[in-house]
Amino acid sequence: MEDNSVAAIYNLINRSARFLVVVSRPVDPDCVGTGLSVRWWLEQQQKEARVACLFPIPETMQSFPDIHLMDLYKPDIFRLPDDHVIILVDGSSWMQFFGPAWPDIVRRLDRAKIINIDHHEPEDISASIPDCCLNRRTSSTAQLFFESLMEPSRIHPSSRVADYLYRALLYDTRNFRIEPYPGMYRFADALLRLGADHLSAVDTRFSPKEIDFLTWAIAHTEYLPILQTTLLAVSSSHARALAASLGAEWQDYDSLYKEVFLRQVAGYNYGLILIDNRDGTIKLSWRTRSCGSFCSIADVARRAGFRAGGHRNAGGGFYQGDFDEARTLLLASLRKSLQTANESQDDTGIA
Ligand SMILES: [Mn+2]
Repeated sequence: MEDNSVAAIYNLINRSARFLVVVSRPVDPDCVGTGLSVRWWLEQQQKEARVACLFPIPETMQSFPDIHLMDLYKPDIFRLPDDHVIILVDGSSWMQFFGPAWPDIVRRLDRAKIINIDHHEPEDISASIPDCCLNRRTSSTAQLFFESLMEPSRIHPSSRVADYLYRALLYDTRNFRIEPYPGMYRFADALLRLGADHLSAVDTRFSPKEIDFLTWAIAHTEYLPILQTTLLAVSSSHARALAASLGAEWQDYDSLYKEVFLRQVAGYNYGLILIDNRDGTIKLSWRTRSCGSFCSIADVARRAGFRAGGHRNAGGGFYQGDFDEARTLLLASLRKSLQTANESQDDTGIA
C-alpha cells in the first residue's frame, strides 16, 4: 500500500519541474521543518520549489531556522500556478491547509498534481487523492518523509536540514514523552550523526505570552471529576479579554498549557479546550492520557455533532453553532461513552 503511493509520488515528481510545498495549521516545527526539508530535497533534484503558508507564522515559530524561506499567502487571493505540483505536508484535511475558504480553493486545484505526506488519522484529502497520499502513523511527518522518500532517494540531508527534521521530531514527540513509534530513536540517531544540533533544539525559550496564557488558563480550568476531565471553556467574553491582553493571535500561545497541564493531573485523563471563535464556530482541542485505555475524544466529539480529527490522544475539531450548546452536547456525549465503557467492563467481569 505504502509502496504504491511512494511509487506514484516519485513518478509525479520525476515528471514535474515546479513545486509548491504547503504547510498546515497549526504552524509548528513538524510541518515547517518537514516543509523546508522537502523544498531542499526537491532542489537537490534540480527542481524549482517554494514553501508556502496560508496562515500567519506564530511568534513561537519566528526563531525556527530559515523560517524566512516561507512564503506567506493570503487564502482569499490564493491561486496556484497551473504548472506547479502542490505538496501538502503534515495534515490530513483540506481545512488544515487552506482554512475555511478550502472548498473554493480545492475546486480550482488539479487533483492529479497534489501530493500529501502526513501522519494524522486519514481524512478528506486521502479520500479525494488516494494515489499520491503517503500516510502512516509515525512519530512525526518528518520521520515519514525521511524514511519513505529522503533515505531511499540517497540524498543525504545537510546538517541544516537534519536540524529542521530533528526539531520536528522533538516537537511532535514532546522530547520522546508520548507514544513510542517504531524507528523513532533510529531516526533521532541518524539526524544527530548528520549534524543536527541537539543543544539548540532543546534550548527552550517560552514567550512571556505563553506563560501569561498558562497562568490564565490554569486559573480558569474547570475540574469535572466524574468525567475524569478538565475543561477550559473560553467564552466569547473571555476570548475578547485574551485578545486585548495577548493580541489577536492569542490562540498561538496555548501549547505550554497543553503540554504541562492537559491530561497530566491525577484522576483527569481527558483535557479539553473549547473556544468560542466569535464567528459561529466553536473550536475544540483535546489531549487524552497516552498510557492506558481511554475513550476516543474524536469519536465522542463526532457523536456530539463536531467535525474532529488529528491523532487518537491529541486532536482538534469544530462545532457549528452556539457555545453553550457545543459544551452541553460534548460533555453529554463523553458521559455516555464513559458509561458504555464502564458497562462493557462490568460485562467482562473486569473491576
Ligand atoms: Mn505532525
